[in-house]
Amino acid sequence: DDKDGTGVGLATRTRAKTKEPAQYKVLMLNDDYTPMEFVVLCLQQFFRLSMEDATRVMLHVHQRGVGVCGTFTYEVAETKVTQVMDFARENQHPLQCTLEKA
Ligand code: TYC
Repeated sequence: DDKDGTGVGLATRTRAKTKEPAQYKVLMLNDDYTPMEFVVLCLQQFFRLSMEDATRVMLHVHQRGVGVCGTFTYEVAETKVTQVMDFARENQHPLQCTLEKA
């Protein structure tokens, strides 16, 4: 602004400076071939889930077709998808993982 008429002023802020970063869900997809234990291992390793929570998420995906592994910023979500997909490919499993805006 320029209240004192000097022609020099600071820009007026019209909204709060900080905004929460958008959140993305990482989704695990069911298939007929990936072993249940491998899915549980992925959920424990890459999403830091306990054996109990990993088993719960895996069974949900197995029964419903899709499930949420966790919610993260875009960069973190993308990294986790890549880690799961790389690990699945290395072990020749067709496991699919994707992200979706929360
Ligand atoms: N449906 C698989 C089986 O019966 C297990 C499985 C669960 C696969 C979850 C993928 O995301 C998945 N072996």
